[in-house]
Amino acid sequence: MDEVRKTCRSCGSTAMQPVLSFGEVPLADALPDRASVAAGEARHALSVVFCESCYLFQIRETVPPETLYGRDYPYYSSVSDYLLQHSRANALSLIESRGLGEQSLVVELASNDGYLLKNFTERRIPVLGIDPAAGPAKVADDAGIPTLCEYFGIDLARRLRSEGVAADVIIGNNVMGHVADLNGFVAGMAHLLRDDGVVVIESPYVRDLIDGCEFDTIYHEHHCYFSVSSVRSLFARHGLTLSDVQHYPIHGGSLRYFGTKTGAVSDNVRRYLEEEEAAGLTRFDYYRDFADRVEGVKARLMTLLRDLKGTGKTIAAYGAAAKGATLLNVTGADDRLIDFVVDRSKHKQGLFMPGVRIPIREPEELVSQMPDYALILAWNFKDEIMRQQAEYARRGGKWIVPIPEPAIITTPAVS
Ligand code: JHZ
Repeated sequence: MDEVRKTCRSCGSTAMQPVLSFGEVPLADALPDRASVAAGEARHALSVVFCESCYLFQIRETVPPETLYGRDYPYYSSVSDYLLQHSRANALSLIESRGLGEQSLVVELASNDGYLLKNFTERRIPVLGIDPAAGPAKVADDAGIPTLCEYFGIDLARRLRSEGVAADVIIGNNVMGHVADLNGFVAGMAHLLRDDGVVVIESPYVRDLIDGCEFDTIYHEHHCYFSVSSVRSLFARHGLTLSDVQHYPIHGGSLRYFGTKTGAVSDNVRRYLEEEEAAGLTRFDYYRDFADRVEGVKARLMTLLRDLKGTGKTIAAYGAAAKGATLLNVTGADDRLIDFVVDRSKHKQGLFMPGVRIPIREPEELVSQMPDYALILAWNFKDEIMRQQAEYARRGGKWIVPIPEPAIITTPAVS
């Protein structure tokens, strides 16, 4: 049974304003096989609220983590070259700036298949990965990256500390928003961190989500959508100072937050706080018209797809992303409009997009089947995808991006 929260996930306030409801949708990463599609899939309510007290944008519903990250969790980070480059640059800059070496310990929360930690182990820097998803955790462990297949929180942090483990660097990319017990997670990081250590957290930026109408990134795995204002008070509650923040384009726009126990705050943090205040991120008004804007994008996308279909065009999609599952379910673009989805991940091929009965196939099918149009569901990697699939476009295939505004596009950005 899903829990429906009446209080803020961070500060516990009841001052939560409703922003948007998607009704009931399937879990975005629960990709069914043919038998499960036929049997019908479970749906879960999904709605978003804004906390007027600590400014955290969040969903109300909590699906039990064992349901979200059970044995068949299909997300493997190493599928995107861009993500690998981005992560490597992060690791190299931490090694340099923190002077990490054989005496250090880097802990990663949600270490997945070891995509990031391998950059440290290659340089003989000790690491510990922690990830509850058994499939990706096993891939990492098999590759020589010590990985605990467990949920991280204050309990595990206490246990590790009692065993003498203390981290110089704790990294958490796309995980702080995923945990149901947000305070237990941040308390755990503070507990496991050495006094002179640093916590480095990456998470999609709520300002990019709202301004870019990235509504498809809202799904049950993502409980929270952070801003600098909301993270500052969350960290402070657990004795961490938000000491720096950096913006990156990945995943539609993300912030990297640096937390320390020392108390120094960069000008960058002050600038972000001022800008968020000036732009209105700390007031409900900023979020008030989001639901209407989402309706507009949904309607224009469906008009585009139906018009194409109506003139006899065939449409496929690229990227069996969790955000893709959300987009298809929230718009109602199902197997009557889209023939198949292609994805590079072997863990997804042969399964179906949840709720919409669309089969997932190998990327090669794009060129062998030559649908007239391909909707890029993983629009955050659109340039990488379009470059890889240049042959599809050369033969006359056309790309559609759904976000921030549905459009037919032709040229990838130059890298
Ligand atoms: P991708 C994931 O969300 C999972 P998703 C998670 N919920 C999260 O928080 C966010 O990331 C941040 C495929 N692909 O990563 C791989 C190709 O086939 O945008 C993926 O299935 N060929 C933890 O799932 C999908 O597209 C390619 O060349 O919304 C991308 O999914 C590339 C680049 C990707 O995020």
